Amino acid sequence: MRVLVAGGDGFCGWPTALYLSAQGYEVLVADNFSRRGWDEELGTESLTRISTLRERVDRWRELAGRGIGVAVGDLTDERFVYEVLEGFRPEAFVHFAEQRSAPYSMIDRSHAVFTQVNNVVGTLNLLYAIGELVPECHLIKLGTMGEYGTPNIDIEEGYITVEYKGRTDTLPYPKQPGSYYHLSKVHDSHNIMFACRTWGLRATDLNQGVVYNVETEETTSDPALTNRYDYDGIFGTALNRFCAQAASGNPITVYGEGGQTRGFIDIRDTVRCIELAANNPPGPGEFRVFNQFTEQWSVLELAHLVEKVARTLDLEPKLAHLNNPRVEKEAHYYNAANTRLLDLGLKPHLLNEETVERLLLTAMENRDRIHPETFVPQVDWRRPHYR
Ligand code: NAD
Ligand code: USQ
Repeated sequence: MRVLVAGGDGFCGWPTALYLSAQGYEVLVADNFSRRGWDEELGTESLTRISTLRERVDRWRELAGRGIGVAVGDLTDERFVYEVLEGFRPEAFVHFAEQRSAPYSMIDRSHAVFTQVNNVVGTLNLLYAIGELVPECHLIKLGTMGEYGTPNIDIEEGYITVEYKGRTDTLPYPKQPGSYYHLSKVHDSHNIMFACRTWGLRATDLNQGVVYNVETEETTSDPALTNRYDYDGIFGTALNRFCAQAASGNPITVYGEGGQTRGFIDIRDTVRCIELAANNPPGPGEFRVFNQFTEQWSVLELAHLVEKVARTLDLEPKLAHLNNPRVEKEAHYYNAANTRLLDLGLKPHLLNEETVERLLLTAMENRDRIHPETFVPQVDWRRPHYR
């Protein structure tokens, strides 16, 4: 199967491109390296040393004896999108190529506008190009569990059956996203659903939870294939960031009470979920939604787990409850369905002390690369800045 991985230089995209290539898929990566640029803008960098995409694919070809194609360009550039699809004619298009940080989207007006234009326009360009050139192509789009927010009822996989005034219908599940980034994913979902209904396209929206861990079998097979490890206050996500904090003697930053509960998934399961979606495409016109996470954790539970494992490595972890820079519930009901990928055969890697230990050890090995000032949360949800 020909699979195009957009955003294939990023944290989820690179391990996915490698994994699919290792399984025998013909893979083309498209990326504009904007993520590397945002690191420069923010004065941070991956905790692990990462090679350029060219070095990565060259080394993979030497090791695996098979190539991964590269197309450098921006999905918001309509000519680039059209030409890449015309040339490669993918059977599946895996779309990771968005600005994915909630805090980045909340910095100020220009970052919110950039995030929504980048994400929504990129996806729209793609829908038109698929519709005209490769209408059978299966769009596998990364959404987020954060599209749903934290409602006081169970979260379903995309749709909810509602009875109202004696009538019944199955409707898109209500969305209550918590940042302009998360909102961009909601807008994408609506646009994709419309294209499926109107043009008969086929798409899977993968509402992924927070991804933790950095290593997969392929990324650890050679230093040139190493995956990125984000830990800073803008791009670092809960568990990985807590490990970097504990490993470097900085406080583990729990925002507010820490009762915020989210779905989590190991990066090794992310890559497998993409393969399962690709191997089981929806029918024409179908807009399918899978909740892509394997277990629920509260932020405080994660912090305690990291503290416990850190002590076994003779670290002295400290936990700090910071004033929450975000507007979100800190204690709430959370029960989200996640059976559809399990039904397709996903065998989850559940979070355990061994994974936390690996993350801590990786962070300890790279301690000298940490910019401690970037641990401090800088973005305040409550204050709009025009700038
Ligand atoms: P990432 O920032 O590491 O990777 C995204 C990649 O897309 C980067 O390499 C970037 O250069 C590229 N990109 C961004 N905009 C582009 C554009 N307009 N044209 C071409 N390339 C572009 O992010 P990630 O953590 O790998 O996330 C990938 C996807 O998964 C995102 O859509 C994100 O919303 C989603 N997701 C991530 C997580 C997580 O915890 N990391 C959780 C849920 C969903
Ligand atoms: N949090 C802390 N301390 C920190 C960092 C975060 O308590 O130092 C809290 C946040 O307030 C939030 C929770 O941890 O309640 C998760 O925050 P996060 O930064 O780990 O993740 P989030 O902003 O939700 O975004 C990440 C990815 C995004 C993806 C999303 C999945 O960056 O691309 O869409 O996870 S989900 O959370 O399911 O929406």
